[in-house]
Amino acid sequence: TTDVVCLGESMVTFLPSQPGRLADVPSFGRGIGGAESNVACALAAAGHRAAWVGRVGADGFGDHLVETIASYGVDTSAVRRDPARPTGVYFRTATDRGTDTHEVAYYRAGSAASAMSPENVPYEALFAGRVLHLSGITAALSPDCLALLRELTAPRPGRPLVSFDVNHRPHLWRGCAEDASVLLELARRADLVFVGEDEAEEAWGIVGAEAIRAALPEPSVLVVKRGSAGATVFASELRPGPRGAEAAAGNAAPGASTDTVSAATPATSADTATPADTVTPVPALRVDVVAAVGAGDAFAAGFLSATLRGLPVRDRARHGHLMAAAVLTVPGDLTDPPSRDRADRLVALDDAAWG
Ligand code: KDG
Repeated sequence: TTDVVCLGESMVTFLPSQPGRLADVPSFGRGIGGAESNVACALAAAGHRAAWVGRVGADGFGDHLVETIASYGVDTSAVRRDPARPTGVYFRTATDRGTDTHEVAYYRAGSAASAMSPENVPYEALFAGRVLHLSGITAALSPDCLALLRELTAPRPGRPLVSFDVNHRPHLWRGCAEDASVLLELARRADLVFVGEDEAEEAWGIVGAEAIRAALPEPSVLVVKRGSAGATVFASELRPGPRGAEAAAGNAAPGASTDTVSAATPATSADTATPADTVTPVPALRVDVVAAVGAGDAFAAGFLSATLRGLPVRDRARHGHLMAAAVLTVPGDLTDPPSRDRADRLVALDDAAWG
């Protein structure tokens, strides 16, 4: 069986040949982007069976996306081609040094992916994995795409573990009938949620990890990312309930994770929203950032990979940080992750190495 199925829009990405304003960039190099296919590529590169489900145009860019994503070892057999709509593309600028203030110019309105809807996706393929990974980007693409996310996150018997990266993209919400508050509604229906502290503040006006957990008590695992400061993982995996899908994702070793969590967890507060929560702050690696784009996807892939392997909570976040660190040091969205052996050895280094 497939480990993780990822659904979302992928785009051909144009990276500038030199830093500067978009208006001044003389030429661009071609890459690929798309938060969810980035996760699928990183998972496949890390040795998992990953699939990407999306919709692209019946055009050369669609061919390029499907071929490139497949070349990572990702199953693309359920990708749909739309003869009437183009594949989305986007352009990026770069700054001299690795700040994240680059410009992004999307050409994706009316794209093939924006026509995904509850009526035209391959449900069998979407529900075939142990995990279904989704992101808030899809919610902003069109009302049909939002309806699709509502459908895919609805509770249903036998649902795979639903992983949801909030991925708030403010540009995309301009002009939409809905606003980013729907991302909170969707996140509450997932089992595993990734959200940046900054995006929770920007999208929902919620400040701080504890307040985010209070607003999002349902997911059995909530990862609040704090950039270079690391991540805080709230986990209540033992909680029974209709979701209860962690076991299906290979995480049936709660004893192991609880031990490690308590060893690494200074704060388990009775004030947090869920009394059963363990709260695990996990510092990130310090790296010289070239471009931050794609780092969140790499983090999600590392965390999911370690979750599928039944690793303790702290190590899931460390695997996330490690994959993110690799992507932070390249201009594009994707890079080869360290081998599993090497990643395991780095994750096992003592706390001093992990800051
Ligand atoms: O996470 C990286 C993505 O943001 C990038 O690849 C483009 O999917 C993208 C988006 O919608 O912003």
